[in-house]
Parts: sequence; structure tokens; C-alpha cells
Amino acid sequence: MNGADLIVKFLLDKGVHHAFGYPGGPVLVLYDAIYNAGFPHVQVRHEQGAIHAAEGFAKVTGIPGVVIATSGPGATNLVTGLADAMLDSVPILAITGAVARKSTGTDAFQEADITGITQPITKYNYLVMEPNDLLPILEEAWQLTTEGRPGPVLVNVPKDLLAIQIDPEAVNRSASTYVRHRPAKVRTEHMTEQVYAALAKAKKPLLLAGGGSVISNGGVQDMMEFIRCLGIPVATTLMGKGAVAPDHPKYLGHIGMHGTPQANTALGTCDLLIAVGCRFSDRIIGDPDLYNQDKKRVIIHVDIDNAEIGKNVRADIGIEDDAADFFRTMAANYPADRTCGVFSEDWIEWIDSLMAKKKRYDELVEQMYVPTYPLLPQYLIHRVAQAYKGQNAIVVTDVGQHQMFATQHFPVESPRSWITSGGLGTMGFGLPAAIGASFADRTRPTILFVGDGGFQMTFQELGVLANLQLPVKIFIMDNGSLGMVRQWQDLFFDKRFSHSGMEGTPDFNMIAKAYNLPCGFANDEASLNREIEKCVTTEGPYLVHCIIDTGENVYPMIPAGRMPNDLIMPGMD
Ligand SMILES: Cc1ncc(C[n+]2csc(CCOP(=O)(O)OP(=O)(O)O)c2C)c(N)n1
Repeated sequence: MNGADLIVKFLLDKGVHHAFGYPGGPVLVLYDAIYNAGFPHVQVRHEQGAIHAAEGFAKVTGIPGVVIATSGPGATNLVTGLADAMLDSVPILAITGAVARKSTGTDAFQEADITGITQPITKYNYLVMEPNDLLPILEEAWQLTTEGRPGPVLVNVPKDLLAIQIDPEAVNRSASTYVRHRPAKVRTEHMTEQVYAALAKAKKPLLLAGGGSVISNGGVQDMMEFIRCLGIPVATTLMGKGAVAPDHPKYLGHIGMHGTPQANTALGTCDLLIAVGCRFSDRIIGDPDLYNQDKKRVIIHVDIDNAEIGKNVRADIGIEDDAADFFRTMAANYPADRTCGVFSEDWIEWIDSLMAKKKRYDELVEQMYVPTYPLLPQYLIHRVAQAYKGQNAIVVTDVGQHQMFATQHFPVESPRSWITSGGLGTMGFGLPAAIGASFADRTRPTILFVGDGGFQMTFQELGVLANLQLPVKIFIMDNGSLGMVRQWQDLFFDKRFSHSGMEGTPDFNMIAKAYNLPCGFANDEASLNREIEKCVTTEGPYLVHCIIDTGENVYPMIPAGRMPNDLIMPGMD
């Protein structure tokens, strides 16, 4: 068995029935092994497409997404996706080819030090230099993708090592090199009393569920039980969307720069915050120093990654635990002297005030749902959401205004069904991620909202969609501009719209037709209704080029660096 056969056997043994990749010289032997074994592989159009597709797959399933790329440009094309997966804690195994071992460091053809380049943007990475190290490194890399906080791991394999004969029994068990100093864990079981004591003192508590609550196995069910017992109001982060059912009576929506007024008010004014699986990015907390100033607020931070606890925002109580374990242990230790459903009568006034704010905001939102010409983005998303209500659709976005509108106006019906690039904000993520997500579960519709800018970054992946015939429904929200950039120029640069217009935008329907994909065009209520209907009744992919209002800005908005409760929402007191 050569090194390449060994890699393919390893993947098959792990039950991998997917790999997204693109061939090239140094991985020819690997692609030969893929061919010989009949290993299932999706050939993308660009390596960035491969890694975003693998991310989409991993986000929906929780199973590591596998990516294969050649050395040099193939490997460097993965960089954006690795950084994206790192920030959003997505389990990815990336296998890259490298120049032959004896050429390492000679500036050989297609040599790029990908382990050096990706060191800060992978959870861990390896350059395999000894044949007998290959298998143990693959084993360790696979395990690392999902162990603790998930993330991307890269294994770089020189091309001569792919061709060399390796005895699968003669493995070097000491090749594993992942060693990390870890401080002692403070697990929930030692902290339940302290947490309940803080809850008993609180008048204005808030539970904040981050992406960690969604990706923790069983975390969401356990969290719902915790919320039910306590009757505590809950908000989610952008990455936590989908964790709580949209119509849950204690759900305030999501926090952050474009989050709901009730969720942001709660975050800004609570006296007890229990944050689970969130890293307090600047997009949710504004200026952490300002937030830290209120010393009366008690902050309980639960995260599986100890390095996140207290990193941006001080933690009065830090708990290093998996979200599911935290919620389960807390619920199991619910104090006998407290009524289940209402932990504290003191919270009623606080919850009522937040719900009143929610009611007022919902009324304002309702006013946005009117058919106009040109179409309002809020209305468009609302109409699509209505059409797919009850179908548990997977909702994918690219990055920009449409992403925020989708967050606000598309009620996601279950966990792992909201796929977006949160931490890195990667334009071009949407289409390949939607392909990967739909590949993971083609029994559900996958809906992609993408801007005219972001779509043009990776639209070559339409070829993959056409090949696979996945039920991905694409709504290109064409506002003739790089909308989010335009919005900031409008609000903070005195309307100097420097290079945020989009000239030379192609006819997206002609592009879809070139790939033999069914498509349509919508610019008013009637055409939108017609196209949504076609999306629903067409079995496979469908693309709708939608013209929307250029000047519509995303509100609510918290100006950068301000407190959550400094939110601007026209019409809201
Ligand atoms: C790769 C990359 N380049 C640049 C940006 C900066 N950026 C953020 S949003 C945005 C505009 C996106 O425009 P479009 O795709 O048309 O979506 P819209 O905001 O109009 O909905 C830009 C340029 C980015 N996030 N990612």
C-alpha cells in the first residue's frame, strides 16, 4: 500500500463518504488512489469552493468536512476557508500535497510553506516527513477536528511520500505531536451552587446562547430544559441562531450590531449574564472595556475552550465545560426549594419589560413587510420564509446586508440549519457552503441568500450544483452595490460612495442558463410570487435574480464600539 492508498483507506475506515477537492501534480498519486478505490469525491471549481462546501457539510452534520488540494496555489486557495473555519469552530480535515521531501525549502515548482502560512489559522497542522508517521498523524488530526472546541486541521503530505510503500502495521505511534498546556478544568459540577446563588440574587438575568450551544452534542435539548426550569429570558448570538425556536415565549431574538432591540437592551442592562459557547466578539459586545465597566453585573462565562473565558469580557464565574454538560448538570441540580418554571418572582417585571419591547419591535417589523417597487429586502426574505414555513429549510447566507436581513427576517426552525460566515465574514462563502449543506442533507430545501457582490466571488461553483442537482434555491439580492460598504459610507462617510457601486454586473440568468440551471427574475410583488412558486415546485436547484432597493439600510444598528443598548432603530423609543 502506498501513502496515497493509506490515506484513502484511512478516510473510508472513518466512514467518510464525501471529500471536496481539486487535483494537481503533487496529488496525482492521491487522485489515482481515489480513482482506484472509487472513493466519493466532489470536484469543485476552485479550492476555496471546496473548503466552504466542506464547512457547509460540517455545520449541518457535525461530522468533519474533508478537503483535498494540491501543493502551492491549491493549498494557498484554502487559506480563507481555514481562517473562516477557525473562527467559527468548524471541524475540517484538509489534506494538501507538498513538494517531494528532498525539494523542501528549495523554492521548487509549486512549493508554498502551507504549514507555516496556516499555523495561526488552523487548530493544528502537520508536515509529514516520515512514512510511518502518516497514519498516526491522520488519526490524531481527525480526532483533533472535533475534540473539545472543533476547528480545522491540516495535514501536508509530500508527493514522494504519497507514492512510497508504507506498511500500515509499522506505524510510529510517537509521531503524534499535539501537546498543549491546559490549565485544570473548572467543570459545572463544582459550580452549580455558585451559579444558583447568583441567579437567586439577580433581578435582571439573561441567558446568552452562542454557536457553542448549537454545535455541542445534545446542547440544545438540554438548554431548552434549563430555560423551562428557570423561566429565564434567552438571546442568541449570530452563530447561535436556530438554537431556540423562533416562537419560544422566552426568546428575545439575537444580539449584536444588527440584533433585536429587546435582546440588545437585555444584554446592555442585565445584572446577571450567563453566556454559553460564545466568545464575545466585537460584533456583539461593541467595546468590551465599556461593557466591563459595569462592575455590578455578574458575568458567568461557560466555554469548552478555556482560552475564551475572560478573554474579551471579564468572567466573574468561569466554567470550562461543554454546553450540553453545563445545561444538563445545572438542570439536574435544580434547587428543591424553587418552583420549576419560575425560578424567581423578582424577574417578572424585567421579563415583562423585555417582552413589551419585543412586541413594539415586532409591530415595526410587520410594517416592513409590504410589497414595494423596487422590492424591500425585508419583504423578500419574509416572503421566502413564509413559502418555506414548516419545511425545516437550511438557510445559508453570504456576507453583507442580505446576511443581516436574513438573520432578522428568516425564522430558522431547527439547530444546525443556519449556515453563515460569522467570525471572518467571508464574501464568497454562500454558494459553496450551500452546496455542502445540501449535500449533507438533500431531503430538506436549502435556501441561499447572496448579494450581487459575493455571488460574483465564487459563482463558478454553479457547475458543481448543476452536476449534483441539489435542491439549492438561490436568491441573488441585487441592490447594484456592495450594500454593506455602501451603508457605512452612507452613515459614517457623508455619502461618499467610494467603489461600493457595482458596475458591469452580468445578467445572472444568462449565467445560470449557461450552466443549464433553471432560473428566473423578480423585481416586483407579482414576479417575486411567481419565482418563489417556481422554487417550491422545482425539484432541484433554482436561481432567482432579484432586484431590490439600493438605498435600504439594515436597522436596528449599534454603531461600532458602542454599548448594546445604544442601538438605533427608527420608530422605536
Ligand atoms: C472577501 C471579502 N472581501 C471584502 C469584504 C468586505 N465586505 C463586507 S460586506 C461587503 C459588501 C457585500 O456586498 P454584496 O455581496 O453585494 O451584498 P450586500 O451587502 O449588498 O447584501 C464587503 C465588500 C468581505 N467581507 N469579504
